Amino acid sequence: MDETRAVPSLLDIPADRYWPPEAFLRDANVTDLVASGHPNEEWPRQWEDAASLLAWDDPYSTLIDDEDAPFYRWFVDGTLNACTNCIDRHISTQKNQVALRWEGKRGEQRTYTYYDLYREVSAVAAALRDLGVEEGDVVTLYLPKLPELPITMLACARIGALHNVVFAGFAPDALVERMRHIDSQALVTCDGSFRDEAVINQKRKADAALASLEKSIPTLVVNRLGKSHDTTLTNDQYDYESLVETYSGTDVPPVSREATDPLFHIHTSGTTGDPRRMTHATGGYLAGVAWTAQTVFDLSSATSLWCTADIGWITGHSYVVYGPLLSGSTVVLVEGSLHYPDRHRPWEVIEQNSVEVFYTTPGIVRTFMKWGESFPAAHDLSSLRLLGTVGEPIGPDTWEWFYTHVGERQCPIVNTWWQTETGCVLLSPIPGIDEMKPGSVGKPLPGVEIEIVDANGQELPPGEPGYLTIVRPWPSMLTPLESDWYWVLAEYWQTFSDPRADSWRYFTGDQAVIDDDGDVWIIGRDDDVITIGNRRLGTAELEAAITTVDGVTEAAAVAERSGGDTALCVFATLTQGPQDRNSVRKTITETVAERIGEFARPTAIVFTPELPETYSGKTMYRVLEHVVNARPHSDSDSLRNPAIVGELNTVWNEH
Ligand code: 6R9
Repeated sequence: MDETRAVPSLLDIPADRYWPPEAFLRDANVTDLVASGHPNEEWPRQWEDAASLLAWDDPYSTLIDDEDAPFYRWFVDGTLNACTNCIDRHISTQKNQVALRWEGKRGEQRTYTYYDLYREVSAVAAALRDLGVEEGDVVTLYLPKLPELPITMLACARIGALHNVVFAGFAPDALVERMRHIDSQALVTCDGSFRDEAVINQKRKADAALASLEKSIPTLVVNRLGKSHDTTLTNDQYDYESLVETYSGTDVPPVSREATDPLFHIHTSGTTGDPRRMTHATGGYLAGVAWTAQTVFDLSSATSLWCTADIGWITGHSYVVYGPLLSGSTVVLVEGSLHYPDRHRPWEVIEQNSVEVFYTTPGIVRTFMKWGESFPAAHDLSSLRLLGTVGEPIGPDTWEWFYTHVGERQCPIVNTWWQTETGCVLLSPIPGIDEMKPGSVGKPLPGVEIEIVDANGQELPPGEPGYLTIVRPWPSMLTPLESDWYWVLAEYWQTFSDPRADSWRYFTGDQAVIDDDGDVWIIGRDDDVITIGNRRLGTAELEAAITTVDGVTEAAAVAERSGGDTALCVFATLTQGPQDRNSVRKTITETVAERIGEFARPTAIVFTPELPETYSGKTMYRVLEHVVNARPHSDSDSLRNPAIVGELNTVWNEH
């Protein structure tokens, strides 16, 4: 038995509670699960309801097949096409409705109706097929936030090819590694992109990657920089626009796929930081995403949603592309940074596009806080109905700020917990039903069963922090290729399962605690939890405490280890304006001592302009740990801001 005791300080302070605002309830999709047509069935029958949101070519004969558990197969014998579900089936009812509205970095705007999408997706599908892409092949998409990215994803889906989206910001080596992993048969990229005033040469990075691949593969190149920009295309490279013109009007019948056939690959970083290939199956993934789009994000036809996530992150796959389009909604896609040309941009996007659902990360909300409330206050944000956050714990103060200054206390906030592996949201308040507590991720959605367990896998009572596990399978769960079964078993299933009893429990890698109402509070990634003395400290609770200090916007705590001792080190970012750093340090120390305990007094507090972040906005604790323990850092690949590593070393060495 693990002797380590955690500090349930997350629950020591009584949480505020908010009921869904009246304004939201008037039009909410789901205010009563049964009355809204969500059958009140036992697991796994609830999930039939999710499947019923899709258009099937052939119905499934078996809801769930557990023959190879934990590699479950959902909706066996059912066939469908993802592109038909996202586009074709909306054509008869809402052909001219806007499916996608794109805001370019330079003030450009492009609008695609569902019919426009249908036409362009068909043309790209025809082009890919003629370039030799076949059902089951993998196409790598290395594009920034351009309409061509969702379009090529859907074009792949139409012909039964798998897409593999790689962050446009990754370096050539990272791209090659990911392409090799999945034996990519084609690549789609662009000439370049704009970053604020700068021009990024994307094609050069793609070419460098292609040069180190063992074989030549056809490459489509989207022109983003304009005609005046010279891009040389070699033998196997094709101008996207010319291909779309050539194949315009071609009818490409969608390929009917087995529900259990893979829809796409996406890479995630495992505990070691190496990229890991994740796979999602067509039927289960789409069912989970469609159901949560409707229930958690309240999407229906014509709802306008802006999700700030990059499409290369699972959040972009599920809630920029598939969820909204399955629901017939309007997706707002915004290129470039939120501060360019100035800090009014996010609020202008919401105002000008009448955005109703705004989904972002706690890190971005903290940036908005740092800029100040005068920016949102200068705009009419009354179109907003629902706000959401994802990716990391949100501190109660950040939640309150978002609720008050963006939602004007009229919009529920869904703090959604999920993972690349889970495919869709699994824990979240249902916005028309559940009470919200700032900082909590609410309850498991209907059909999702979790347990918080100790190191021996024994279920813990409310109030006791432990490992977050998922007890029953869910449709959009990870469906690894057979060649990945071995490591997937070791990484996610073995820790808390009893294979001999055929009893399987998925380990999320997170620690969490449930309160007496059944609401879940995420403590942090298990690897990032710090043990001091015999106490286990969650990064979330520490950071929530530290960011209550005036002048502090972000904080990350890591352990410095020497001999058997562990010391707590805090990296923090400050709001703009003059700050007496010593006095902020003192207040941080006092706040931690008071809210968490004397034992948790930080031994070092250093200030940095930014924290190291992944492309999806998560703090990379591993980088900070390497800095404080003077270890070289090797995987800056996945950092959004790699230049910060040098800066962190400097501020650390000078403290
Ligand atoms: C969708 C996504 C998954 C990890 C997950 C957890 C953290 C996600 C969270 C959250 C606290 C939330 N996480 N949502 N932590 N509150 N609402 O983020 O996928 O990139 O695979 O990361 O992110 O630690 O295990 P992914």
